[in-house]
Amino acid sequence: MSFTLPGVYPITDTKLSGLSHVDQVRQLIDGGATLIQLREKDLSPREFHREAEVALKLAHAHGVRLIINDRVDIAFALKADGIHLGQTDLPPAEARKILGDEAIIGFSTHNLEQARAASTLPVDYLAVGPIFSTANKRAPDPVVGLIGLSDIRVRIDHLPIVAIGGITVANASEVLGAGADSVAMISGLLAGGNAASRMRESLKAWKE
Ligand code: TZP
Ligand code: MG
Repeated sequence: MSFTLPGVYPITDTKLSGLSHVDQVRQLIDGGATLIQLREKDLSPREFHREAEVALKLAHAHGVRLIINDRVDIAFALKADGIHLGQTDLPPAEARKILGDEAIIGFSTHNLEQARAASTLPVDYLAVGPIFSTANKRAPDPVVGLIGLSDIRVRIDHLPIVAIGGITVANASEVLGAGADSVAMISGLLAGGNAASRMRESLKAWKE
């Protein structure tokens, strides 16, 4: 494993937080985030590009890395730190051709079969989920659960794994205990305000 995931991996959601991507990034950096994913399912590519450009400047001014969800074109145009791809996005090998060797490429998997298939791809980390039920994904795959997660962990030992889906400050420790290197959170950090302090609390839970 040459890439190291931070213990807590926040993902932006403008609908849920009521904040622009840059404002979310500001709060998350305030709370100690070092790697942030910008996830946008509603804005036009033009608007997302504009927001991501400002967010990336802010992130880089603080030494924080920024990953773009879905849009390889926007990641390339902005020289973002990487891309996060799902099972129906551009294949990781194609994204690697476009973004080059230095880009961080993350790939979502939802069961052992997908994780096994992903383990030979040119990716830097795997996301596994949903671990618990989640309201923040359209048509989510069946819940993987903690047992499913640890099953994947023991079989995939050469790639960092970030767990995602229904993770909160309260259950993060058991998810890490099941073998995840990192926990990705949307609502656990962004619903109800105070993202900076929740980010801080989550990092504390990870270190304990
Ligand atoms: N992929 C699997 S679950 C999920 C994504 C993007 C949504 C996670 O959101 P939350 O609020 O942390 O459950
Ligand atoms: Mg996607």
